Amino acid sequence: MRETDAALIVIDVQNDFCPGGALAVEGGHEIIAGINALMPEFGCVVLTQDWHPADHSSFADNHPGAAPFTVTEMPYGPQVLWPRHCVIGSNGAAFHPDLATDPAQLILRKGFRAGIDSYSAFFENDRETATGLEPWLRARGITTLVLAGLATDFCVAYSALDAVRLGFRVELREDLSRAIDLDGSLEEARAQMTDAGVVMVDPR
Ligand code: VGL
Ligand code: ZN
Repeated sequence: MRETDAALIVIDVQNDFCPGGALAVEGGHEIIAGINALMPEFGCVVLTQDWHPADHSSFADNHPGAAPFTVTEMPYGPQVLWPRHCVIGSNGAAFHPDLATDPAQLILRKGFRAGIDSYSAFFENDRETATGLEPWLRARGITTLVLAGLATDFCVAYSALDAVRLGFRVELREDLSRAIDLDGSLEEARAQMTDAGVVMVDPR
């Protein structure tokens, strides 16, 4: 067992981020068995779920003429336009069927406001709108977070960086995460996380 002040945060292990999904991350499904095996080590397990309305502003097809994987300017700054993914209630938004969900004490949905994307489990992409996860963890006496999931260079990295900034001790299980790697985004995210003090763990 891990110490009682540690929580496992599993980011976005959903069908659309796994092979065959709308925004598939290469090897996304390979991490599931390892994540499931880790859950019993933790007294606190949180799952996050990317959860977008059909008119979500991060979908390229809601911007006439815009191609997926290009960047647009939103009121809160630059935003990558993605293929339509994780639409509320769709099969693509469901957790991968192999992911153990019973051990989770909290399932946190994010990205449900049409005008703001939300990569991080803590703050939406305006960097101001809180999801409520921080006070939830604090109320349970959690000080250490172990992160795993999809995708390393977007939702996992944003969550890890916010968590460090909020004062949590943060470990990233690199072996239990997979990246989209858009234009070098994985290398950049790894450098930012290392600089910020995220402990990169890879027992492979
Ligand atoms: C994610 C892009 C768009 C992620 C979510 O889970 O990393 N990436 N929405
Ligand atoms: Zn998304």
